[in-house]
Amino acid sequence: MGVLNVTPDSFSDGGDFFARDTALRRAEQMVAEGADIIDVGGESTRPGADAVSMQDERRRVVPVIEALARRLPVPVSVDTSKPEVMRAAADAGASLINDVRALRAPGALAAAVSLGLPVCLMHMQGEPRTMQESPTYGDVVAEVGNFLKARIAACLAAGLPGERLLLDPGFGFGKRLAHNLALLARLPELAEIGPPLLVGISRKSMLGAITGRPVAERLPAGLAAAVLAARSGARILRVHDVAPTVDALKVVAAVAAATAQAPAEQGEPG
Ligand code: 7PJ
Repeated sequence: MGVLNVTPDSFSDGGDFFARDTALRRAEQMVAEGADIIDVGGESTRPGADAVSMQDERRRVVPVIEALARRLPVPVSVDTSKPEVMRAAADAGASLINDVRALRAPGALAAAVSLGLPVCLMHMQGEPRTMQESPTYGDVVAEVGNFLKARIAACLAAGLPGERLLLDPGFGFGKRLAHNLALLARLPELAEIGPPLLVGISRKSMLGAITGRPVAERLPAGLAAAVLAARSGARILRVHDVAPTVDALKVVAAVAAATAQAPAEQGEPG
């Protein structure tokens, strides 16, 4: 899953032709590099970020999703928590809802049910503006798992079938480094819940905390994290750097295939 931010700090401004054209070219590049999904987000959910109005968010993402859904050979997902934006994005051709609030906003669950689209349910403790101030857990893996199970139950009760769900532990969303590391180390426990896991670690501050590197220099660390996540059962990786991640995942897949192969079939040179 390639990340396409259409927040004002990432593009000139939402809605105008320059922003749309830039977004389209960036998305086409990510698809050429091997992205299977393009995730379009118009709400900055970085730590400390202010909330954005529904109108602004819709104005940013809808024209981009419309252009992408018409021209890309892969599904377009919308990174939003707002039911009005979900509906407008679906009308514009989005085929996956990626919600960092796991359909907890008023009306979001009902919107997702009526749209009939698959949904990624992500765990977040608190809200982006304040979530990194004092994240607290007993057993972070158990608590994230219990939260995700409760959200699955809420979805099932509302008529959203389990086959339409993806789960995400929400790396960096109300979590300290130790919490993020525990979640990555014990990712297989979350994979056992059932729905496919989506994981986003690309360029995040946990990589900076481990390596001491600024955002622009976190690719090697992000590839290591992507490989570890894939080996632990993650099925979708949300990343900014598609081509290097695809290469890293090809190595993971090749080793996985060799692990499954019978010894008699070995012997190709290389
Ligand atoms: C995530 C996301 C993530 C899902 C963002 C960033 C922050 N959606 N949206 N999972 N992160 N599902 O990319 O640094 O980890 S925005």
